[in-house]
Amino acid sequence: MFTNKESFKSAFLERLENMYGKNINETTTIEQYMALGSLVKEQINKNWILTKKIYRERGEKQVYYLSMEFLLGKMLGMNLINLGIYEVIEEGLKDLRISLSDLEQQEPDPGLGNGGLGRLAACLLDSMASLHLPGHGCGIRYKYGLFEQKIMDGYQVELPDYWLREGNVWEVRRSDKAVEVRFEGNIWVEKVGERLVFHHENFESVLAVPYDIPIPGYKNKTVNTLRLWSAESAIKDFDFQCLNNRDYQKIVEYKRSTEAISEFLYPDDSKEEGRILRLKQQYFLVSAGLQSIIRSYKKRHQNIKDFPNKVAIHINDTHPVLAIPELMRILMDEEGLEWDEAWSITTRTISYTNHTTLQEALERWPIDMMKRLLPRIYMIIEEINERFCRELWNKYPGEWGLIHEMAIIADGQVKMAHLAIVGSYQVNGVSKIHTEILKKQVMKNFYNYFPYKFHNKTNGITHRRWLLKANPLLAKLISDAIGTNWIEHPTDLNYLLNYAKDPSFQERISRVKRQNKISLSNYIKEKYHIAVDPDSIFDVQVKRLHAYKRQLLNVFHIMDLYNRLKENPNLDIVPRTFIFGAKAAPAYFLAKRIIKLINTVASLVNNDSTIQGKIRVIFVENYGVSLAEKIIPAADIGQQISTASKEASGTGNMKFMMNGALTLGTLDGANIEIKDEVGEDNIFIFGLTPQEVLDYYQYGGYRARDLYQSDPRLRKILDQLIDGFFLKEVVDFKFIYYSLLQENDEFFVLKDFASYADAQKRIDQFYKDQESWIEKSIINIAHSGIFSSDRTILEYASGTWEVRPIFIS
Ligand code: 26V
Repeated sequence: MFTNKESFKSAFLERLENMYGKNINETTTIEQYMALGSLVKEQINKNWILTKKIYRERGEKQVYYLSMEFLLGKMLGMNLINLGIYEVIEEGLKDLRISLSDLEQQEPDPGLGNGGLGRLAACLLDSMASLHLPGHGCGIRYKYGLFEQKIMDGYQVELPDYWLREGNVWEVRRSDKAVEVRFEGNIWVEKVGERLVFHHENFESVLAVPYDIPIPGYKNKTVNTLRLWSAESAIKDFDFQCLNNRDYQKIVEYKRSTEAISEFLYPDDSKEEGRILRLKQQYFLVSAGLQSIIRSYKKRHQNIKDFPNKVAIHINDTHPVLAIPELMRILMDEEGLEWDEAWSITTRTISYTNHTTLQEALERWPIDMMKRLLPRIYMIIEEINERFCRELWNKYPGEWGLIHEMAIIADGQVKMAHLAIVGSYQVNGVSKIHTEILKKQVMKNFYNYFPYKFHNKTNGITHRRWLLKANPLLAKLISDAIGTNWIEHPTDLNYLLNYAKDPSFQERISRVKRQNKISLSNYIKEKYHIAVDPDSIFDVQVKRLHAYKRQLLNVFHIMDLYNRLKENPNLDIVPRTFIFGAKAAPAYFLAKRIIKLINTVASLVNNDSTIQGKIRVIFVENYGVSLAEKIIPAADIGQQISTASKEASGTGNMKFMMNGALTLGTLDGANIEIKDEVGEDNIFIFGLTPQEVLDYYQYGGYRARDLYQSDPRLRKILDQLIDGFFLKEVVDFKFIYYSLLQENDEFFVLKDFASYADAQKRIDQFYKDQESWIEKSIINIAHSGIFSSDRTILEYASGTWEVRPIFIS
C-alpha cells in the first residue's frame, strides 16, 4: 500500500514506462489515468483475492443482487477514498505536476442504467462492501450504455455511448468462468423410470463471459464482486476455416445476433412488446448468473437442499424475474429434484423489490414470444401458474374474476410482477407510502393472499459518494465540527443539530455552499457561455424526464415568473437560476417536447435584458452520475415535484438534503419521510396528497379545462404554447397543450400549479432571511443520515436475506 507519496511516485513512473514505454512528460492524460487505475486496481486485488478465499472457506451465506442496471459512476476517486489513499496520491501527483481531478475526469462514466433503479443498485453494492457483508452484483456488460445526450437547437439528439473505447481498467475478463445460455429450439420429454426427463434440442447457444469488477468497502478489507456478463458466440475460431460460403454467411449472422444480446441498454421508454432482444437480455442475465451462483455454491457445499440457507438472490424489479423458473429448471432438470422440493428451495431463496406502480411500466410478455424464445422456461411458468391458480380456486372457490386477475398467465400475456410475488418469499416497496400503495391498491389481491410477504425498505444513497466524495468541502467542515465517525455511522450527522444556530458554523456552511455554486457557475460559463450569479438561488431539477415527474410544472412556473417580470420589471424577487438536467427516452415524444420547451424558455429568458438577469434557465446536457456530483452540492433547492403517489421513492431527494439543499416537493415517495425527519418548517411541501390523487383517479371529478378557464395566469401560459409567442420557433407546443386540455392533464399539473407557485413564493421570502435559511439547511444535513443506503442494507441484511457480516482480516 502507498503509505507515502514517494513510494507512490516511483511506482507510478515505473508503471507509465512499463505500460507505454514513455517518460512521464511524453504521456497523455488518458495514459496517466490508465496507469494510475492499474496501480490502484493492483492494490485492491490483494484484498479481493483474500475476500474470495475467506468467503469460500467460511461457507457462510452469500447475497446476489440481480439487476439489469448498475449506474456505477466513475470509480477511480471512490476507490482511492475507500483505500484511504486519496490524499497521498493527490499529493504525489501534484509533485509530478499532475492534477488528480484531471485524471479522474478521464474515466468514462459507465452509463449502465436509466436512473434511480440502476443508481440504487450501485449504492447498495457500496454499502454491502462497507458493512462487511458478502453481497455481490450480477448484471450485463452493455457495450453501449444509455445514450449520450446532445442538445441541438433545443432538441435532444441521442448519440451512442461507447464507454469501453479505451478499455476498462477496473474489470477482469474471466473466460474460465464462461457459461452457456440456450435460446429457442424444442423440448422433448422422456420417461425414465418414474421420472420425466426434459431434453432441449435445436437450441441457439450463446456464450456468457463474465467480467468482474471489484467493489471495495470503505477502509476495510472487504472487496466484493460485481459480475457483468457479456454475450459472445459459442463458435471457436478454427471452425471458420472449413466452411463453405453459405455456412459462413450463417455463422456471421449467428455471431452478430448473439453479440447483440449485450450490445446496448434499453431506455425505459415504454412498449416493450415485440422487443424480443430485451427478453433475451433478461434471460441471458438470469441464466448466466444462476449457473455461476450454483457452480460456486457446489464448490463450497455438498447438499443442494441447503441452498436457501447459504444463498440469497434478490431481484431488482421484475427484470430478472426469470430467475424463478430458471432456478426451478436447474434444480429439476440438472440437479434431479422433484417439483415440490425445487419449489420450496426457490421460494426460500428469491426475494423481490418493486420500483414502480405505473401500469405502463409493469412488465408483461406475450406468451408466443416467450414460448418460442424460452420453451422450457415457459413450460415451468405454465406449471407455476396452474398450481397457483388451483390454490386460489381452493381459497376462493367460484371467484373466476379474481383468479383471472391474479393469474400469472392471462390475456395472452405472462405477468412478470405476478410471477415475482408468487415465486419469492418477500416483496419490498421502496418507501413507506409506496409499500402502502402496493398493499392497498396495486397489489391488494396479492397482499390479501400473502400478507406476510409484503415489507417496506425505504431506499437510501451512499453518503460516501454523495457527500464525502461529491462535496469534499462540506465533508471536511462536518468532520471538523463533529469528527469523522459519521462516515461509518451516518446517523451521527445528527450531532450537527448542535451547530444549527451557531453563527460561525452557519457562516462556514454558507461559504462552502457559495464555493460549490461558484464551481458550478464556472462549469456553466465554460460549457454554455452563460454567466450565472452565484448569489442567486440555485433551484435544481435533475432526473429522468417523465410526465409524472412534472418538469412541466417547473417550466410553467418559470413562464409565469417571466410574464410577471415583463409586466412589472421591478418585481421584487431574489434572483434565481433554474437548472434542469434530464434525458428523455428516445421514443417518448411528449418528454422530448418538454425538453424543447425548457430550452426554448431558457433562450427567451436568458436573452431578455429587460428582466435584468433576475432569472436564468440552464439545461445541462447529458445528465448522469458525474454531473449529479457537480450539480447537487451547489443546489439551494432540490425539486421533487412528482404527482403524489407516482414516484415510488426518489433518491435524488436524499442526495439534495444531504448536501444542504431544501426540498421543494409533493407528499410523494420518500419526500414524506424526509418531511417527517426534518419537520414541516424545513421543507417546502405543496400540492395534492396521494389520497386525493388516487381518489381523483378512482372517482373522477377533475377537469383541467376549468382551471384553464378560471386561472388567468395558467390561461396565459397555455395560450403561449400555441399562439406564436415563441416567435422564432418553428415548432409549437400543441402536443403539450393537448395533453393537458384534451387529455385532461393526467398528472395534475394545472391542478397543482397555484399551490406550487405559492410554495415558490415562500422560498423567495425565506431565502431573504439567510440566517434561518442556513439553519434549515443544516437541519436537513443533520437528518440525512437515516437515508444512507447503509441503513437500507442493514434492513435487507437482517429482515430479508438473513446474512451476517464476515470480517476480512
Ligand atoms: C419505467 C417506465 C417504462 C414505461 C414508461 C414509463 C416508465 C416509468 C418508469 C420506469 C422505471 C421503473 C423503474 C424505476 O426506475 N423506478 C425507480 O426506482 C427508484 C429506486 O427504487 C425509485 O427511487 C424511483 O422512485 C423509481 O421511479
